[in-house]
This record gives sequence, C-alpha cells and structure tokens, in this order.
Amino acid sequence: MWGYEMGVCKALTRFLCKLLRNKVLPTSVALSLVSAVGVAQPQFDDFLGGFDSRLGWSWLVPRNNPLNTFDSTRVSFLSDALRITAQTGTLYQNFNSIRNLPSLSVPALRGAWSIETRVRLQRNGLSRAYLQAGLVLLRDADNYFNLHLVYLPEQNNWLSVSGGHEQNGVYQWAGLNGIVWNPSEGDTVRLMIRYEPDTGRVRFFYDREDGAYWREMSGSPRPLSDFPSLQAVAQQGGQIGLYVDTAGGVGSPAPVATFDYLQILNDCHPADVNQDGAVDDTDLLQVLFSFGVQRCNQPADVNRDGRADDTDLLQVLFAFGQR
Ligand SMILES: [Ca+2]
Ligand SMILES: [Ca+2]
Ligand SMILES: [Ca+2]
Repeated sequence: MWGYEMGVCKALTRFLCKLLRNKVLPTSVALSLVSAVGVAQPQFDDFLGGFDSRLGWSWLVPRNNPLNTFDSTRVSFLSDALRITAQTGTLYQNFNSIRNLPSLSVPALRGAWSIETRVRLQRNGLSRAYLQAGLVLLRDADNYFNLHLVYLPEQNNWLSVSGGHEQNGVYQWAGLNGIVWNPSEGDTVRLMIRYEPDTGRVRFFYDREDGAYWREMSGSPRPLSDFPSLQAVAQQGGQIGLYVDTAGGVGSPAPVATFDYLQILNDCHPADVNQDGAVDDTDLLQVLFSFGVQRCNQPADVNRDGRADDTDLLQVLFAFGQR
C-alpha cells in the first residue's frame, strides 16, 4: 500500500512540477488549489455564539445510546460560551447514555501537548450527587478519561476537582484531587492536562480563579501509561470533548454547565504542512505551490532552512501517510 501511495505521489509530483514549469497551470487555478489546501487551523474554540465551523465539532459518541448525544432543547450559546443544561445520562460503566457531549476528532497528539477548558457549574435544584463537568478524552463510551469540577455530596456539596477513567467499561477514580471550597466563593475553574514528552508524564492542573492561578492536583504528575484510555487517545487519536453528568442526582431547576472555551495545543508532524493531522497530497501541493519561495516561518519549509524546495518535497513524500 505504502509503495503504491509513493508511486502515485511521485507521479503526481512530476506532473505538477511539469505543469508549473511549463506554465500550463493558470495562476487562477493554482490560487484556487492553494486556497483549497487551507491554512493551519488552531484547535481553539471560544464559542462565539456557536461552534467554530472550521473545527468539525461532533455530538457522536461511539458505543453510546443514543450515538448522537445532541438534544437541542438543552444546548445554547451565549456570545462567548457554550451552555449545556444537564440531564440524566452518563458514560459511567455500562450505562453509556450520556447526552450533549460535543467533541473534536484529533489525530495522535505530538510533542508537549496540552488541553484546557474553563467551566462554570451551577448546581441549581439538583439533589446531593457527584454532579460534575469538564474535559473528556475518549475512544468510545467505555474507554475514556475525564478531568472535572465536581460537587461533593459527602462534604456539604462543596466543590473540588477530580478525574476518572474507564477501560473496557470498568470505571476507576484517577487518583487526582484538589482543595475543597464553598461554591459561594466561586463555581468556575480552568482545567488543564499537559504532557511532558521528555519524561513521559502527564500533569493535571486547575485554577479556581482565586488569585493563586494554576495549582497542580494531588496525584499529579503521573506516567501516561497509568491511564490506558488517555494514552490511547494521545498515541492513536480519538475525540476530545466537554461533558456534564448529574451522577444520578434529580431535581429542578436542572444544573447548568457553561464552557468558556476549549483549547488543544499539539505539535504537528513537520511534514503536515497544513496541520490537519495527516501528511498527504494537500501538503505536497502546498510545498509545490510554495516552491522556490525564500521566507522565514513558512509552513511549506518543512526542514526550516528558509526555502521551500525539493528537500521539503522529499520530506513530505517520505512521511506520506503518517499522522
Ligand atoms: Ca462506559
Ligand atoms: Ca496535512
Ligand atoms: Ca526547506
């Protein structure tokens, strides 16, 4: 398969080079091809009245019932936030009935990746329960990792932060926690997961916006291998999303989770010129259309020597198909 793709690539490259050299390809066509190739898209959504349509949000969760978790009556957008009104449904064990879990598909994460959100969780009329909202990284409803803000029923329904994970449908506490505080002091946190490639460890932070900024959770840092589902998403790709779970609590008015943003930082493969997670013909085209250009910081200059040329083309070709 790889050999076949290489053959196609080489043929395509020769063909396009010839077209460009002989000026057979009109500039307008070349420009439209370049714009179709696109530019680097940051994995950041500020939820400005809706999802950023360039990011490809999805409500689907494999192995969940329903597969499409969207319930339009429970989801709305403020001018700069996503608001989800909680309802019954959970990823816990074999229940796999979560509702309103939006996520982005990601390829394998590279380099010193980090994932961050800011969430406010209002308990409203809910009975005592481990009501929670936060980040979730998943392969499917039975293989996921979450980091969340949570109300603690056994501690007077005060707030804290924690994490959990599931492998093949078996749930385990992630061994992460933080300080416990009265929700009247603030019901908003920022949550962050950060990977250190030099140590192979993953770290977990929270900021309850009390002036202390990022605090590291107790139980952090940890080897990535402690959390097989988190490791699977990081190394093979998966979905990174946001969730709220009433944890069996009942009562009205229902709790509301308000997400301010989601940010995913991730080093792309150097040959993934358009940073869409795959080295393929679009990257090849982008190098071709930048051929000969001498300039700093151009994505088509894969080897960063200041010039887009055949060396860069070769690097894309030899990485073809990689993610
Ligand atoms: Ca499950
Ligand atoms: Ca690409
Ligand atoms: Ca170069």
